[in-house]
Amino acid sequence: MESAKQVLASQNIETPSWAFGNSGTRFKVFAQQGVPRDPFEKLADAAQVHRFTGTAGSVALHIPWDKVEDYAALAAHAAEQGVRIGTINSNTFQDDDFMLGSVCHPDPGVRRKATDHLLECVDIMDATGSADLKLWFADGTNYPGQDSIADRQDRLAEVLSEVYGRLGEDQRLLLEYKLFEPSFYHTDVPDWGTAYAHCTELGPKAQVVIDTGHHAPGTNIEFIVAFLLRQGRLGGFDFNSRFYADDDLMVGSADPFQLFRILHELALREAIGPSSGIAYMLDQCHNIEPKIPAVIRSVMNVQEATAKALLVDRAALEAAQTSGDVLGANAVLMDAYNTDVRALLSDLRVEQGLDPDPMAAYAASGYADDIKSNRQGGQAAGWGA
Ligand code: AOS
Ligand code: ZN
Ligand code: ZN
Repeated sequence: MESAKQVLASQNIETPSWAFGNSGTRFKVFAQQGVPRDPFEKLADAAQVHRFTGTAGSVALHIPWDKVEDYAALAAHAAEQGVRIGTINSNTFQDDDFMLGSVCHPDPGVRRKATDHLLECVDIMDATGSADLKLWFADGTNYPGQDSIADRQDRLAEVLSEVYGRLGEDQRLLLEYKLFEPSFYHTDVPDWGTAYAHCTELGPKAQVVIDTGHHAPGTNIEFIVAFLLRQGRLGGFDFNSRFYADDDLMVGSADPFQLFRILHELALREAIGPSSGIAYMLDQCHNIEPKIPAVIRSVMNVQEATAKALLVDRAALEAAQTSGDVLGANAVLMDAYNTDVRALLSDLRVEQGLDPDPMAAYAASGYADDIKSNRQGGQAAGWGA
């Protein structure tokens, strides 16, 4: 229990700036009261999550949704709020020029425009002190024959190589894959194998990001985690839950057992704390639920799954595995999963000087009422904009 607490105390779960803005689906973006009007207010909201959980110390930005004149000032504002700017997410999917793709587009001029945006994101990282550039490409085609799949891979490799060359010594390129959407016939980075192959070609500063909502139904995500960890190519996660496709619901809400299984692979290899180099990020949209409490709940869900994973009796597991005790090995895992870790986490929070119940403490803080009365005309997160 004590060593589990130590690891939990070192865990950082990065929140996404866009989770605090208005969001929705292609059908409707619902405006909630009190949402941030600019990136500074998004950071203030993210800081509330950290204030009550003690484990959400960094915030991912999205460019251009979080475009500001002075990024150093934004980073200073984050520090004043008690958080720091984490991963910089690029956007090569909302410009009219990118209708047929961005980095894989057949026109070199469009590829240049996309590449320049990615290079600008690295400039922003220099100003904010961010270590990670996260790339997700909407590139792909809708119809067979629309473009050459193989040529598009060459174009992708060329752009990635230019961006990789621009990275500083301590900066990384995190490549995210996604099975489909918005492209419906083929996607240029559809799976971990494609992302892994490009990262291997690029060099050690290129790593794969697993977004838990980006797979075919039934995919064994923990296998991908174990494989990439073994290869030293797991850069991080975009955590969220899905029932159908890329639903971006709160992590741990649809399948807490899957989340536990993923964290078990990480805990086995001592890959939870910051020294592992694995970025534990949330990538979620809170379309109908209040945003700050939803992010607090999500952070708590990751903590609970982590705590359970840390409680797996590894010696007993190994003994059962070595002796071929199928049911015994499975029982060791299930014992940990079925443990109620809420008291352990409450104790940890008290030891950290926090309220044992982050949800109740946030509700009692009055912050939600303040932002409702002080902010009018909050921003859309970018989705459906
Ligand atoms: C898109 O489906 C991906 O999950 C991206 O990681 C992300 O949602 C987007 O880049 C938001 O910035
Ligand atoms: Zn994502
Ligand atoms: Zn996604």
